[in-house]
Amino acid sequence: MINESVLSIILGGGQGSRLYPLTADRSKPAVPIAGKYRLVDIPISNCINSDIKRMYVLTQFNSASLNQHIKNTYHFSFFSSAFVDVLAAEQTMQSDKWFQGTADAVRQSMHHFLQNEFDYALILSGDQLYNMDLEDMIEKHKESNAEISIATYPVTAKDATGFGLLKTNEESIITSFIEKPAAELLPNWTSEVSDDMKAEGRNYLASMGIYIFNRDLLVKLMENPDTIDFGKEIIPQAIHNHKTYSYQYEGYWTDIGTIESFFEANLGLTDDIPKFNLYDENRIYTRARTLPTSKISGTILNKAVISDGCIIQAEKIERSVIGIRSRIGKESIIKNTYMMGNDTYESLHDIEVKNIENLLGVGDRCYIDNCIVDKNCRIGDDVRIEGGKHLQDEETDSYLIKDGIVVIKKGATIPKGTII
Ligand code: ADQ
Ligand code: ADP
Repeated sequence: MINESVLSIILGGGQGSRLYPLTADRSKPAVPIAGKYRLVDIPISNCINSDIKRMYVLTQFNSASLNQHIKNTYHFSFFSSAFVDVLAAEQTMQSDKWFQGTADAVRQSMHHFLQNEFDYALILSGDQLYNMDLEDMIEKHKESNAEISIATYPVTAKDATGFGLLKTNEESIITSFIEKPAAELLPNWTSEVSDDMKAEGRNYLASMGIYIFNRDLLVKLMENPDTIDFGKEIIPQAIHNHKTYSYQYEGYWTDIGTIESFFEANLGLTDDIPKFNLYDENRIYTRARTLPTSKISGTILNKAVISDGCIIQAEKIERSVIGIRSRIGKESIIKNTYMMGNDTYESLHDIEVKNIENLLGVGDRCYIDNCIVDKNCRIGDDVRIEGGKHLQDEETDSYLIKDGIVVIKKGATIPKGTII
């Protein structure tokens, strides 16, 4: 089934990337997550699970891997109107600039959207981990007769300053909105929330950055070229003239837009009962790669998530997510680590041909803790990487340390015996 009244617009990421260096040479939607997926698979799957199957992904720049991934993953029937299209910031007669912000990204792509018939535009953020019934949000939007809906989420005072906060009346219509208020303004912004939420101290209603706009209103709001962002300009201005409904959500939802939150979200998948459940009827889709099964020998596995096609001889893997085609050598210990895996296999023959010290992956007798290892890295024998809050932020050609997390850059070589 396809909901023909809704067009989905996925905001795939701005210029100043908080996920650097994972976004150093790929666009944000293409960042690998959970061992075998890409970030963009999350919003796309939420849409598909909600029968919304016409989607645009807006991104600052096009990477070969993003286009390839979308092309190879989301095949719809020839007879279906479903599609997933990537729109990268482009130079046009009207504009020679990159997307200046979220609303600007939508404005610059409006001519593409308007080639489709739709009544409602659903605008989603590309860097959130959640599983939400978007169809229900559309239904509530229609029932409320609103022109705009915003998905909202109760948060604590500690988190509140990082979000747009709002207040509603008894009919859940939004009466005021402030984007990322200073801490001293917070006392004015508490909301009535359910007893469960109160018990958790979640007394502030935050915008999830998920919006529904009636088509005609979106067209009108996009006419003013001075409005750059939804959170900073469009929403605070629009709520006073246009009925805006708050669709309150209390399930699991988290931002994965920073290195720290991205790291925690990935490691969270190793919990006995993860907050974000991949073992669910609401499937998260990704490219079907037909990789061989993983081969593991002599390894103690504890809270380990192992993707397809790995060759593992490690001593121990604990609270870690190991990505596709990963290779880990003998007596190595991997803890609290997200390894993204490799794009290709190498054989021992490659060591001679390519004149390299070791194959893609982790060598023998390594110790790796609190680390993100991007794709296609070579970590030599006897390397010791001990991330943690004791480390200062630092960047070299091959790694970056942020908030105690060591990020090994894509394609980096860490020579044997290195200690970080
Ligand atoms: P932020 O997440 O801080 O706040 P923003 O940086 O504008 O807002 O990003 C929203 C989404 O759009 C992200 O997925 C981002 O990657 C993407 N994006 C940003 N700039 C873009 C650009 N130029 N082109 C394409 N995509 C771009 C917003 C709201 C808050 C709300 C939080 C919830 O402004 O009110 O509380 O989301 O997370
Ligand atoms: P990442 O997954 O880190 O974003 P890449 O952009 O290098 O990385 O792409 C991932 C995979 O797709 C690699 O196997 C790469 O060789 C392959 N690939 C990338 N671009 C192309 C292309 N234009 N044609 C064929 N294969 C490609």
